[in-house]
Order: sequence, then C-alpha cells, then structure tokens
Amino acid sequence: MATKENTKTRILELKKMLNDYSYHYYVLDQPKVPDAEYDRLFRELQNLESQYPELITSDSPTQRVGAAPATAFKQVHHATPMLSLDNAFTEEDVLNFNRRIYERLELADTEKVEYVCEPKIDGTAVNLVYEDGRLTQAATRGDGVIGEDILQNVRTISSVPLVLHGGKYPKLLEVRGEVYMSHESFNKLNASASKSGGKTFVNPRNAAAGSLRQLDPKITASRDLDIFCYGIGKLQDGEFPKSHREVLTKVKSWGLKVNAEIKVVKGIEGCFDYYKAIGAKRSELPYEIDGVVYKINEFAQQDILGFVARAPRFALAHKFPAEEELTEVTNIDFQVGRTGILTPVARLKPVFVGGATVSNATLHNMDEVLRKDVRIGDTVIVRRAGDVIPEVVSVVLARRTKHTKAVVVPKNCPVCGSKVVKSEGEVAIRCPNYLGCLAQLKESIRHFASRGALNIKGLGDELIDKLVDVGIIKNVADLYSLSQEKILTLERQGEKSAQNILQAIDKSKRTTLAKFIFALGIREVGEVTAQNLAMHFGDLTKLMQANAGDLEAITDIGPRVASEVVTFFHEKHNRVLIQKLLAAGINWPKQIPSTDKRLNGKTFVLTGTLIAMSRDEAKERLQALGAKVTDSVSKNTTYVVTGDSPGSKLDKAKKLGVEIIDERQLLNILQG
Ligand code: 5U1
Repeated sequence: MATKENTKTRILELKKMLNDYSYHYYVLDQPKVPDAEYDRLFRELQNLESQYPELITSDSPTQRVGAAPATAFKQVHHATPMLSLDNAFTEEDVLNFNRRIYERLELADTEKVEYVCEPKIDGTAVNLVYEDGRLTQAATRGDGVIGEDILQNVRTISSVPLVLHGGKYPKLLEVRGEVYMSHESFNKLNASASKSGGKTFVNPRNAAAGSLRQLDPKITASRDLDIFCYGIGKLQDGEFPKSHREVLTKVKSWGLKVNAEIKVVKGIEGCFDYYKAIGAKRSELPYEIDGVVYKINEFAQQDILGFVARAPRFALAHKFPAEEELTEVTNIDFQVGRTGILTPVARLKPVFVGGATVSNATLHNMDEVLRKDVRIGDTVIVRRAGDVIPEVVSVVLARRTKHTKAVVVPKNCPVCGSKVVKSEGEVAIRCPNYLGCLAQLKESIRHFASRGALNIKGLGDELIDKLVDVGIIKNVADLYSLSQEKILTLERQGEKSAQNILQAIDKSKRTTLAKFIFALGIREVGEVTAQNLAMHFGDLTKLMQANAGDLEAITDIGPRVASEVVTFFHEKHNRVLIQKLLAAGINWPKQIPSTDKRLNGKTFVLTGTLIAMSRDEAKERLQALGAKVTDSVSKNTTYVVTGDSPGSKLDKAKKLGVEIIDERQLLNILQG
C-alpha cells in the first residue's frame, strides 16, 4: 500500500514528466513520447490526486480545465501598458519609418541598423503574468491599460506553461503574445458547428477572440488555441535583456512558445526581403498572418526613439494587402464549365483585395447561394487569398436593404439555351448540350491546353474565345489544323505571336499518356487518377476497352470514377475525337505498365526543392511504384520528403511524429 509520502513523490514526478512532455509536444512541436504514454501517465496522476485531493496544486496538468464558469470577466490593470503598432501599407510608408529612425538615431546612410522581423499573427493579444514562475494572471489587451481577466481560459491553452522553466526567472514577469487558432482547428471548428447548426466564425482571429472570451473555460479548452509570445512588459528582480533578440531567447528558455520564422536582419532592405519571403510562404503557414512586424533590435536605440501616443517609434507592422474586403453584389450570373455545370458567380463592384482588383467571385453552387443567402444588391465580404479564386464569404445582413433581389435559377443554359438538367443526388445543374455548347467547348480547350495537360503556352483565354466564336475551332482536334493565315484573320493577332502559338501547339504533340488522359477532360479524372490509369494500362486502347470492373480493381478508383471513364469512352464522338488527335500526330513514349508496386499503401508528401529531379518527376516515380503522393501531412502520411527550404509541412510532420526523409533517402527508396 502506497503511503501518502510516496504518493506525494510520485505526483511530483508525474507532474514534472507530463509538463516536460507537454512542452515538447505543444511548444517545440517535437513529441517525446507517444500520445498513449502521455494519456497513461495523465490518468495515473488523476487517480492519485483523486485519492489525495489535498495534494492537488493549481499548476498540475490535470487542473488546466478546472474552474467553474464565471458570470462576468473582471477588469485587470496592466502593470505596463500594452502598446499598439503603427501600420504601413506601402513600401513608401516603410521607407519613411526607416528614414525617421535614421534621423533620430543620427545614423549615417552607410550604417545598417539591426531589425528583428516577425510574422504578424492574426489572433488576439494577451498579457500573461508570472509571479515566482507561476502563471497568476492572463488578460486581454482591452484599451491597452485595462483588460479583462481571462486567466482560467488561458490556462486551458496547452502551449502556455503554468510554471516557467529553467529556475532562473524574474520574481515578476509580464509576457506579451498573440493567441491564435490554426487554420486546421478553425476549419474543424466551423465544420462541426455547421453540422450541428451552431454559430460559425468568419475567420481564425474571430474564432480565437471568441473562444478566449467564453465564461466557461471548458468551452475554451475544446477550441484548440495556441500562442506565440513576442515580448515582455514588466520584469522585476531580474536582469532586463539588452536587445529584442535576447528577449526572445529568454522567453523561449522559460518554456514559452516563440514563432520559428522570426529573423534578425540588417537594414531596411533586409526587412523588405523578409516581407517578400514570408509573403511567399504565407499560404503554407498553418496559421493566419496579416503582415510582418519590424522592430529595432537594440534596446538602447529603442529607448532613444521612444513612443508617439500608444505606438512605439521603434516598431512597425507592414501589412499584407487585406484578404477580405466589403463590396456590393451587382448581379449574379451563371457560368458554364467544361463539363456543363452551371456555377453561380457574383458580379461585384470592383474592389481591391488580396493584392488585386476583384470584380467576380464564385458562389460555388446554388446550395451555397441559399445557405449564405446572397442576393443581388447585398453588401458582402469577399475573400481573395493567394492565387485562390475569390469567393463570397458572407453577407453583411446589417446592410441589407429592401431593394435586394434573390437569384433565379436558370431553366436554360445562358450560353446555348438548352434546357438545364439536375441529376439525382447532385447539387449542380448542368447544360446537357456537351457537343454544341460553345461555353463547354471553350472550357474544354482551356483545360486541354492547361499546364497539367498538353501545356500549350500562349493559347490564352481571349484567343480561345475568338477562335471558337468565329468558328475556326469546333473541337480540340481543330487546334492541330490551325494555320498562320487562319490566326491572322483574327483581330489584333500579329505574325510573331501566331508563329509562337503554332510552335507551342506543335510541341504539345509530344506528351505522356497520363497527360493525354487528363487532357481529355473526363469527369472525375484529375491528374492523379489519369496517372494511375496510365500506369495501370500503359496503353490507351486497353484503357478505352476497360469495363467498370477492370477499373475498380485499380487503387483509388471507385465506382463513380469507373462509370465516368466507361461512359466517356463509350461515346462515339469522344472516340472520333481521340482518333483525330492521334491522326494529328499526338504521341507519347511507350509506357510499360509498372508491375513493381512495392510502395503500395505508402503515402508521401514532398516539401522544398529537390536537386536530382523536379517534384513532379519524384511524384510520377513514386506513383509508378504504387505510392500515393498527397499535398498535406496527416497521421496517415508514411514519409515527408524534405528538399531545400522545406515549408510548414515539415513542422507538421514533426508535430505528428511522421517519419522525415531527405532526398538521398528518397532516391534509395526509388532505386529499391
Ligand atoms: N509579432 C508581433 N506582434 N506584435 C504586436 N510583435 C508585436 N509587437 C507588438 C504588438 C502590438 O508590440 C510591441 C512592438 C510593443
């Protein structure tokens, strides 16, 4: 029988181990033990604490979610004010900021001041107070002087240490950071809220702020929040660091989470380089950022610069172009796609968003229009992130007038006039005139010429529209009987560009079986399926003769895809078209169906630049051996292959404990 003294010792041991494992998992993204081991120790601690409740301490990992729901948030006075940042939207704003710094610090142009560059996390600012190393207070920013006490909620965030690490911490410490919700957690939260008819959040920032301001800490605990710390406020009985870089190192050493993308650079040129690099990486980061922050590194220089009102002169937020903006829906049209699907598109009052002027945004399908209740005349939030097609996020109902008009679902194709159809179980409506609808023809030519298909450079949207509208091209095979004379009959076509297009068309004749299959535009057959089909059959005729059973025997091909493939090759006009394309000279190297399937069941994710081959090539070779190659890392990923400058997929792999291999190991696998 364990004595109370023994139990006390074991509890201390368990708390130490669990805190350490938790730190490795949540802060360092490097799990030390499997989840099951953590859970086992956690249960053991819970068990012992239930036998001896008097041994429970507030810093126990079992006590993160313990407090009863509050009735209101108390006010908290920050020991030092929480500042805000001046924003810069243009390079000129940033150059002015830098010039003012040089003037005040009396620096020569040749001197390069040191800046610390950080991603600007789109979350909600918090102030954490540690007394004698223990988390005793956590508050929102509020007005910068007085915030709200959200300690019980912050305690539920696993990456926030309840006790500082390392022993050498000040008696009192204020730490500043941003609480955020990752894209993954945000999407999960919204998906489950939609399913249960609950409230969804418009973006991760609102989700983080809303989750922190819950009166019941149990709700916060269920929201998977995280934190990045970026500074300190008051520090009592301890040496104050001399630079911002030193602050970050110290904060990290105390077990708090600091963003891994932070960099110290020289001069404003270094800041611009950082802005570009992070901007390029932005869509790959697992969390939302809305810009970058530049801070003078040396505190001696920061002190000289001082503050204006609530913002320091030594720091600046260089914002990315906003990814969401408000605008008005002027109309809702229906666009006909390659496979005849009619997609509702919102025509918008032009608005500058995500770095471009947007005047159209997809509404996906009628179910979505109805779910979001978008009407003509509504004010809407439009989102354009990276190269993703702009979309309508939601309607600002508060601005709806009585003049808005609901969308009328068309009964006829807006391009060819055919009666539209809606198949059972499908959300979409379609134009069934596959052979005669010019919209479908134009889209199938765009698809045929696209990069993943036959890659005909220079055959742009405008030219395709003209070629189809004047009747020079009636199907994709007609591309191969185009001549310079025909192109020159079109408006604004010069000889040189006509020659270039003809050359690109000629070049496209040499392709691969997989690209050809993809180019045909068979419904449900994307690049990966086309690759699988090519690899399996190795020959077009065999594929054309395959029945549903033959197709379903292939990895990842289900009844739906199989049925689309069979139907496609069954239709005479498709077979005629294929004959015409082959007669025009389209050819590919003979493909030997791969029998070596030793990577069957293995899933690879590639990140970073490879040296010996392109990522596309690596993907094809892995797929040829039966492996699956996907874009995102999950628990089901077998290997993450890292090339030069790997992206956030590497971080995710570490977090999930997925095996990480380099290019040399990949080559070994490929060579067996
Ligand atoms: N990354 C980061 N965000 N952020 C916000 N650093 C940072 N620093 C801030 C704020 C308000 O303020 C300090 C410069 C005082």
